[in-house]
Amino acid sequence: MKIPSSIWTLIIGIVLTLVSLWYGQNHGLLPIPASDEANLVDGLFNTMMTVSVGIFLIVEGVLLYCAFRYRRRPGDNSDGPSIHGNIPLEILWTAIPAIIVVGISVYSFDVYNTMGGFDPHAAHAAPIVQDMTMAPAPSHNMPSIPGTAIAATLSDRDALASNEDSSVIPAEEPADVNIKVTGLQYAFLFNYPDLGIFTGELHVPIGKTVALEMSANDVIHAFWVPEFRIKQDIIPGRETSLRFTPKTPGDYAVICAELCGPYHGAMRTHIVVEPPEAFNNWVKEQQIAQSTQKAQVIAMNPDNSSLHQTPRQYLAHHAEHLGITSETLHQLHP
Ligand SMILES: [Cu+2]
Repeated sequence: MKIPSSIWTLIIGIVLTLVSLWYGQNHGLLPIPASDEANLVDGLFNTMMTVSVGIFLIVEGVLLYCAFRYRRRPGDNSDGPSIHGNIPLEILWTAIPAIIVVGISVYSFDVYNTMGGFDPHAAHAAPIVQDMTMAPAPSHNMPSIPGTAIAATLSDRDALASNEDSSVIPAEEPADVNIKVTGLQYAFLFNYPDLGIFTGELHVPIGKTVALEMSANDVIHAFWVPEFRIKQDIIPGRETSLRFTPKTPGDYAVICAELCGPYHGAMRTHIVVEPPEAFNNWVKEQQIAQSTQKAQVIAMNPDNSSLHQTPRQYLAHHAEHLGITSETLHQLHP
């Protein structure tokens, strides 16, 4: 029995589709997805991978088939028929890629928009609104009462959420954890202004939204966490922001992804994703450590007059030759 070519085409089409769909989900090329945003990016990547594998198999398959089927036979010096142009075919092979490209564009714009890419100032605007509506939230005083800071910010958020008839509700929900990131050659500095913590290593609680406001002191850096599928330039003289919701506990690398000088390769740190209780414990430890450190130094050097300066004056003296400006110091130790 001879199988008609239309049946063959159908069978090959089904097999190609199944293989492409399977490979698009099982390529194993990406690190584990550790944030909610990672699933959006992976969906886009897997779709592009599925389409690409399908096109690759069709193109290479047709190429190999033709090279074999129409190979030159011994003693045959004739040439094939000379074909000049085929309008319907050209329309078809222009239309198909055009539809694919437009589809992927719309999909990728949607992912970027969902991740907040088109509204980088939303995260920035939210805390300002919060300050206007919540007068008793002096963030600078929080650190002296360890453990109350998170509770206070969360109750503020509830107050904001219940205040629904107000016209100053931000377009985007304020984040649960706000962090100021400073990029400098060759380190990331993290300041949790609501919690009074200054650190070189990020800790974030699972399932809470985290907003980063980032600026650079010297050259362009970039904040990249491959497991979160987020990457954003950090630019001198300009604030950039990122938002994400960590979901998988673990210790991931934060990598500078913008060549920023001879030691760029060493500019990396960690982000620890942990359950909220562990995060709260870490916050308390940091707050105690950072408040006792200074007390201890003063206790051990009671006669040193420099210790009676404000922390900023004290630090400025030491930071001068490190290229750290008073601006950074202000961020680090407001
Ligand atoms: Cu860098």
